Amino acid sequence: MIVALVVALATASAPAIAQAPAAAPPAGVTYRNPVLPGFYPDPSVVRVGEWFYLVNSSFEMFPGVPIHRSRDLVSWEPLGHVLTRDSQLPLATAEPSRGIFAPTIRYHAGTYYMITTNVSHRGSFFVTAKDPAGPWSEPIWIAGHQGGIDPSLFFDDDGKVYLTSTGSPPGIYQSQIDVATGKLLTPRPRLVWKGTGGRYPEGPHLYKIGGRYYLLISEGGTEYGHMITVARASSPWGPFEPCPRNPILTHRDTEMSQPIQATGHADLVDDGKGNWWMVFLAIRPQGGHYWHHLGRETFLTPVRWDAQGWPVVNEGKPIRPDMRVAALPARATPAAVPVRDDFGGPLGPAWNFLRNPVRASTSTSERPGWLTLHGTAVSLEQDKGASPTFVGRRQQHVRARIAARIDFVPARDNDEAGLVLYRAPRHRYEIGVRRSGAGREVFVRQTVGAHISTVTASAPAPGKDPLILQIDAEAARYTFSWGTSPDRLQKLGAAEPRFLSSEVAAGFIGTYVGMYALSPGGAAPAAFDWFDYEGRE
Ligand code: 6LW
Repeated sequence: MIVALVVALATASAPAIAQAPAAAPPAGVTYRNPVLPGFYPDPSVVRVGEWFYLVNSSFEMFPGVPIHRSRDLVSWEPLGHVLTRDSQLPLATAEPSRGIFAPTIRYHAGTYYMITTNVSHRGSFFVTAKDPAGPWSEPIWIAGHQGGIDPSLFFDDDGKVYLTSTGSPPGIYQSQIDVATGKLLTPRPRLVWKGTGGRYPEGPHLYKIGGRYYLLISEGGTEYGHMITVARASSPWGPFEPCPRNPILTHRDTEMSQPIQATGHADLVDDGKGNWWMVFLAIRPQGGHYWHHLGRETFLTPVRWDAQGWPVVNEGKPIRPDMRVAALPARATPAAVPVRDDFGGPLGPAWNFLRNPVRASTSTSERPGWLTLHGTAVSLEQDKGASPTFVGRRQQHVRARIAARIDFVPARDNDEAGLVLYRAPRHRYEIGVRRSGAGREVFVRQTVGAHISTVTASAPAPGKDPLILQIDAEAARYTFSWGTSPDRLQKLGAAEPRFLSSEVAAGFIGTYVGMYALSPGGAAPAAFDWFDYEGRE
């Protein structure tokens, strides 16, 4: 009542105060970075028609080189993997964070090309396909002296094809290549650019834009000193003149309050509408400290060309989680991703194995509607050789609920099965089921580094009924709980994501969450009725 009166008085006497017109909503559209969250490093992109195709490195994970497609560069649909056969992807000798390093995807005259390096087996090779969803060819190994990593292909308009990669001594090397055979047509790879002086000049890509050859690379290493630099020349062989504004993108030396760090390893693409974009990797440190556990993720930024013909990244401003741009290449509605996988058919593209899987150890048909895992003596501890019975997916959200219903009655001591947060053989957390005396128990085990692998909590789980195992992920805490039904779970323990971070566990992958089984005697199969992954951010 009082308010109304004051207003009446005010309005009665005071001249009408012109209401400032409501501020027009800022022009353009917003999107969220990372555009591909979770362990998706070293992104490479190509546009074919209205579709963009993106690939990422995959190291010791199988299948290898995940491939996604998008029409707007923001909502990415998984198409599967490029390397899906053991013959394409021998990983038995791949130790943690070895195997498949940075890939490049390109398209030329009706054929898709994916080139990468298996650092654990013979080095660089490429595969081809007519359909990006596959099947992709058997490897064509690079024949010649161009070792190094991060190979990239450039198809020039005179029909020549160039292979660009790192090399030794540090620098960017180039050869002409015959993509029919993989044979190098340049006697010795030529050093074309050393970069601007940062360590590890890598991740090179050659482009011809506006009649000039641009060489985009990363320097500084894939951590907090990461940066993107560019140079150009009138010939693919150089000499390459560096951009006066290098690095064109870096978040090095930024405050910890900058939520995005380690920006680097990029690839450029035009959207066919005159706009240019860049995908690149970066990280999201947690807890206000320099640690990140989701791995290096895929980010997107707009690029424009200044009057001198040099790229300007995001108008020279830092990359933000919430980006505003004039427009995206298309209007696309992201496909809804179901929280529950109830294993009603073959495992989908989200699921990975460690190294080349033992096909007989994993089945979604043995018990229809269930995922059956046959544990072997190979544990998650093993860092090369045979593959443990493990099926995992990337943790893509800092906050998430992960749960599964498991039907497992351990037959012998040392038989166990359950859920695992996996970062490396000696950096993982399990909530599992195992024998305890004549019965069984649920337990939490934490393995952190060379000397710590401890069961930090356990509880009797009488009977033989299926159990629910759950992990609630928060920025600084994983909480483990279990029960006989989802609405009656009891907490069992907690652990810190920090110890699964790249800064602690080292390596190039990110945290996986998945199902595992271990059975030295190969006795008791573990069956999973369903698996829930619910991102909460
Ligand atoms: C990749 C190299 C790099 O091949 O790390 O961040 C290597 N950059 O370019 C593995 O991701």
